[in-house]
Amino acid sequence: MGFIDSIKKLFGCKTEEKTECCCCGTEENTECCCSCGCTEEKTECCCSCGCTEEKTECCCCGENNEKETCVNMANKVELLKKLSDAVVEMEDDTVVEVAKEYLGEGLPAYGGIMEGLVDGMTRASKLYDEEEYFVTDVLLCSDAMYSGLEILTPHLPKSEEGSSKPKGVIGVVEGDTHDIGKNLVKIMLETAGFEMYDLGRDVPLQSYVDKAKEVGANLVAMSTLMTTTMPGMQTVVEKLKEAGIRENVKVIVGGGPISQRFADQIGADGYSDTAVDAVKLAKNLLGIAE
Ligand code: B12
Repeated sequence: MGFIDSIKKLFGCKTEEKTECCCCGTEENTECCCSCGCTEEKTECCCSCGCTEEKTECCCCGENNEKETCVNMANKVELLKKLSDAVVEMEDDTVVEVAKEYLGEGLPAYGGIMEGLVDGMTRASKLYDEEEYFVTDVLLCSDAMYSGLEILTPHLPKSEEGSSKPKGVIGVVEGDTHDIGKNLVKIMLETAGFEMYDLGRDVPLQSYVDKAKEVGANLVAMSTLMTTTMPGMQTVVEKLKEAGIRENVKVIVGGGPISQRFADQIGADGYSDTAVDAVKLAKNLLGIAE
């Protein structure tokens, strides 16, 4: 950055009135962009002082107490990366330490899980696919992820306690023991206010139906990561019909080899490829407001 730009950066925002938030785009914000409370990460300069730098912190800071918010922004990016890296590097202790530091900064647990821990787990899975990691490495990564979840999950915002929570049955279909993704989907649905009944992994197909009937479930969520066990999902849909409760429940499916096309083929109600989208999907299907 040149001298003139540095001067602009230093003084420009202090005097300028802004007409829209630089982080979230909210219009008619005449204050510094940091004061609107948005937490979105920025990738480019927000101010109109003319600088073109890519930024990870708000360029409007420097006045009043906004500085703290701006520092948080930069810290957030750094801490998320540290969380993700520590999962990839299988460092349980570091994950715990960084997760605590992350919360100590007042940053949201939800982001820490999805953009930190899950990001690290996704990277670890890729390294396995690229034959850089052995299965044992991926398992150690998942241990590190779970250590972080223990710290962050209690800090997830609880949805408002209603008189009747929607009920969901979740499990990994028979023949499959991959349950890391299913566990994340369960945590996210619970956080969103669902009462989840977790059948675990390698779940006998009839158990989904029996449990759904027993608890009067509104949702049946099935996970699998193996192509060989995918047909089990269709069997469950058929069993729900045979039991006469298909109309009472929404069926959602997910996991590595699952796609929207497959979900349509087997007569499921929906599919998503992440735990976060699973919540949106379930709420949409059940007509629950976001
Ligand atoms: C870790 C791992 C294992 C661990 C599992 C530990 C555990 N407790 O889960 C262990 C070592 C036990 C294992 C065993 C096996 N594995 Co394995 N494993 C993996 C690996 C490396 C990572 C999976 C993972 O956890 N990813 C991270 C999570 C977070 O991602 P995810 O599960 O996809 O979940 C996300 C989404 O899919 C979605 N989601 C998940 N579930 C659901 C459900 C719903 C309803 C919704 C809406 C969304 C959703 O949300 C999640 C979060 O965002 C994958 C490779 C890969 N790249 O995926 C192979 C992989 C899945 N394994 C594979 C195989 C073949 C096996 C074994 C058969 C190996 C063997 N020969 O023994 C055994 C299976 C034994 C059995 N019967 O179950 C194959 C499957 C191939 C296939 N297409 O069928 C893979 C793809 C590796 C490969 N490329 O060959 N494995």
